[in-house]
Amino acid sequence: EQLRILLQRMPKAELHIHIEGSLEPELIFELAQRNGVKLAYESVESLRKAYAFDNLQSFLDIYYAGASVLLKEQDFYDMTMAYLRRAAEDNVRHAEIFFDPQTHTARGVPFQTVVDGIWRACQDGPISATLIMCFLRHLSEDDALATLEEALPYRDKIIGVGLDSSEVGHPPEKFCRVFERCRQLGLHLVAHAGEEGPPAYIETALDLLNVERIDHGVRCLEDPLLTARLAREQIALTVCPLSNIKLRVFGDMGEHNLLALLDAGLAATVNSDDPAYFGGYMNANFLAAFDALPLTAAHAHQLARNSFTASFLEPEAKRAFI
Ligand code: ES4
Ligand code: ZN
Repeated sequence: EQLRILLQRMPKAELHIHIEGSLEPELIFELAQRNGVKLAYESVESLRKAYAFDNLQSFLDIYYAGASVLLKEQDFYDMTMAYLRRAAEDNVRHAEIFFDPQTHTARGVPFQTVVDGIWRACQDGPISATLIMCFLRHLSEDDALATLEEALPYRDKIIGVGLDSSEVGHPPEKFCRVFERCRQLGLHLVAHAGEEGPPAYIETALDLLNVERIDHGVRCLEDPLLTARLAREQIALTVCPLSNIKLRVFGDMGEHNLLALLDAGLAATVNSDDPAYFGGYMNANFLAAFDALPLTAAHAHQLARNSFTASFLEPEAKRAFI
């Protein structure tokens, strides 16, 4: 009970949240109505029932369908503001928010509509928030390069870039050129790796893309040399416990390797990934992991500290939180 209160109340940063994955069925229906978009589901309940997936691809199919109701700047604003308010309730003090512009520009929504809506909510919201633009790895590198060109007028609204969507078959090296361009632009770099993909993808994300953090990365423990390197270099892993269970990366939470990652000296953090789809926001992720694993108050403090240390906040802002 004491530990639950600590987990809920401790200040924390969220470093792995796809804003489109925070879209709750209720808001999807509200936006569909507002925009005259026809949904394949007739009620909030039937949509929520469709949130049954057993791997990354079956989840992504539903996630992209949900995002189809986002058309106007106000829609992106409302989605982002709902997330920021919910995160604040969990004592999240700072969030580094992923967004997927290609999911929207491919449907004819202007890049500006997407960024302006999300960014304006970050200005108005109750917590500190910054934006990381993700490239969809199932699309081509040329598509990612074109998206980067579109983002250049909004360079000051974006602190970094990431790589998400279907991992297996789309290794990091597919995006060498676009990540090198982003590095030259002074953007922070992250990538999803080692979720469904092999530990080798973690290594190539580090060596060929020069990323500063690994999103997920839980499969690193399959490679002892890689594990030792991640510990030595203190490369942060943004771990998402409920996501890993829903997408069957682990059989159940008792089999999750979060404690093993911390025991190996890795800079692991806890995050919600796609909270509307995976059954919970930040505190639900902390509570589920701590309920199932012999994690202690010391681990809780370590995870909270790691989240600020691994953030892209300026050093002074970081120190204020730690
Ligand atoms: C994602 Cl869990 C996950 N993995 C890869 N790409 C994603 N986009 C949204 N959620
Ligand atoms: Zn993710």
